[in-house]
Amino acid sequence: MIRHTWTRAEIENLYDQPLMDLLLNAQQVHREYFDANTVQVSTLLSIKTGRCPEDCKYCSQSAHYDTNLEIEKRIEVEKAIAEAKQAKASGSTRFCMGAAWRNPHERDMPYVLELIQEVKKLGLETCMTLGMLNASQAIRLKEAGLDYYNHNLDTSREYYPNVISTRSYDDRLETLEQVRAAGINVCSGGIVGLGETKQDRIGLLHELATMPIHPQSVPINMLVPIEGTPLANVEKLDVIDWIRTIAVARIIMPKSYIRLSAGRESLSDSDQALAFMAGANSIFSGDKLLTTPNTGEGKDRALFRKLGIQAEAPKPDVKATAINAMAANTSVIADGA
Ligand code: SAM
Ligand code: DTB
Ligand code: SF4
Repeated sequence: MIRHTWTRAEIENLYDQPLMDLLLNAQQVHREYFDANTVQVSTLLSIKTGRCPEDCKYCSQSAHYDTNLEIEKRIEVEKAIAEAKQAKASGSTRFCMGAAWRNPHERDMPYVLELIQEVKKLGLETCMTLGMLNASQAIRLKEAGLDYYNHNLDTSREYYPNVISTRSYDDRLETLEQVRAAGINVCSGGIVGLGETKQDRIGLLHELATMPIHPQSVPINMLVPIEGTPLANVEKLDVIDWIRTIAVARIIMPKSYIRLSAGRESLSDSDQALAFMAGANSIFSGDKLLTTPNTGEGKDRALFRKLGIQAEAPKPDVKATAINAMAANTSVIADGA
């Protein structure tokens, strides 16, 4: 049953269960809605890197900190398309494009709309994360064919002011509202390991699970410490707390894809196997996230083989888009999708 009425106390009770009970509970819920041996694979690309005006204390891309990052202006559409083709060839079904903006300016809109249209033609699902959106921008993204918009709450409402001061929690909820209203699937989650308490992780989960519609996709990032940021030296979170967060997310948002996002590189195969057991069913593949290293395709392929996991096949409507584009004699290379 899908509930939107979870209380913090209920979520805390789930979180505090003995681990084996929690894992069993999560795995049972997972199997009601998903094939437990299938994991969705997405690829990330940074389309504009660095000099972000926001002050997120974890981020390599914030202009407020000296993180020694290589700055990159908007990348060419052709370059993004080449990356998307590569992602598709390596088995990804969704291509997520991220820009270090507070929000897209009007002058950026033709560029992002073209990216969506071109990536869609390849038969990939599209996802973007561009900062705050207004209603008109959300509608135009939807019309161009955007499938998902990523905008995270990051942490609990209480802990949030310790992490970001340049945009409010309500600003974030407002953007999510515009995305939902435009009919785009919502991708929203957070980061663990920011120095938050268990109550903050519960607060984040509560906020997500009491939305009018659960986010279709819930990324759980584990902090990747970035030298030069205020959170560079925060104490590492115990991996079991990461697992508990994933398992509770699975139980309270049963139909959502729970994505292992940043931080996988530092985790062992057995940690990740536990995360899949806890109901995670999506990953970012490739050598790079936006600016930090990721596990890499070869290692992921070996892990999937070892665990008997298969990558989720493209959704039928995405296949149809690619086939229609081919029939219309565009330059799409759909390699049998
Ligand atoms: N600028 C856009 C925004 O914030 O909406 C999109 C890109 S931003 C990098 C997307 C998300 O990545 C953040 O909300 C945060 O949850 C996650 N993230 C960024 N840097 C991270 C880090 N060092 N470790 C873990 N997660 C991180
Ligand atoms: C999300 O929640 N995680 C991804 C995606 N959404 C855009 C980004 C992770 C970024 C990790 C740090 C970096 O590579 O810069
Ligand atoms: Fe900018 Fe996004 Fe990084 Fe925050 S997380 S500083 S908004 S790129």
